[in-house]
Amino acid sequence: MASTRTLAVLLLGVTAAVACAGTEPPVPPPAGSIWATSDLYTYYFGIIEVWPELPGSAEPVLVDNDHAGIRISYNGGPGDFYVYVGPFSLIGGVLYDPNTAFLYGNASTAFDVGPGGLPAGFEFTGAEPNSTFYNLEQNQVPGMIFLGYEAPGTAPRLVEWNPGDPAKFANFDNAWLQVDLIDMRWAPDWASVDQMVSLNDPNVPADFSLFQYGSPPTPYMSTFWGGIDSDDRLYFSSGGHDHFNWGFTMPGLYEMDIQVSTFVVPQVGDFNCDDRVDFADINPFVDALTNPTQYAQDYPDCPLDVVGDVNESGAFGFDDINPFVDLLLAQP
Ligand SMILES: [Ca+2]
Ligand SMILES: [Ca+2]
Repeated sequence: MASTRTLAVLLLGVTAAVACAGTEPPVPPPAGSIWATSDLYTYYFGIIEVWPELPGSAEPVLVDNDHAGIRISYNGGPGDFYVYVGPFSLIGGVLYDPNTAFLYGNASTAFDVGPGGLPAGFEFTGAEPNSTFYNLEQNQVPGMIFLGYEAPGTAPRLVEWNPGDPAKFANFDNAWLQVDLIDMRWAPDWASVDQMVSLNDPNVPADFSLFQYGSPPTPYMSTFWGGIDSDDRLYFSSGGHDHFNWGFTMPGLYEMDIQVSTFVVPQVGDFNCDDRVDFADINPFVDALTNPTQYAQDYPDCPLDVVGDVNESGAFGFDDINPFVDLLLAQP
């Protein structure tokens, strides 16, 4: 009994951890679609402080005083993530891998918060009275980075859906990309970068917020409010480009982990319906062929008539084996 109980507790713990990660679909899936989630990507911010090196580069690019974007195009599978720097057209710019460039808030992003604190409506920033608040402005300000999100291109398998969240202007059908803040870590400077701490910890003095101006302003992410959870979420239009305020309460080095999810039409050969065709599909494929009951139990939302019919004969069967093997071997 004791071991069963322990296992149940462990499983509950796993379920809770997944729920905290915030990538669960918010509504029942549109018919025939699956919930697809990208890999986890980390973006690097330097507020006054500078990253002398990054995991992907011994000489990282400092992105300052530019029109820049966090690129999150979702073309299936792990995603298409970059730091974009360049003109508004979204073409003709330069793309950097997220771990080779850092987004820099220079001294002009510093704002003196007076004794009365920020105006009403900005409490989600966590900015204290008589402190300095660092804001990468939503509107273009000469001498300061001008940072947005962008997702050029539209993946043909995207499905329109409605997040049902009017507070975040996402209560209508659209090819939404759900951007979740999974974690954000901070160190005051390079000397302490090995001991980065999560902004989910209320004892950590640094906070981050993503918001847009308005009456009142709209917070999309706030580590000050409730730590990091499923409220720290932005719904972004696939194909879109928009700018935001990126607020920080402390100078230092920040790592931002994000993940993008959406509903897509499943693809042929994706037997476990994780939006990737790879070796992880072999065992589900074998189950589908030899033990369809088990397969239906394991993947209740995975339409076998769609993912399984590799040779386009109209049904799934033994004649899909060789085409599936060819498909697997053809993957990059
Ligand atoms: Ca939060
Ligand atoms: Ca798969």
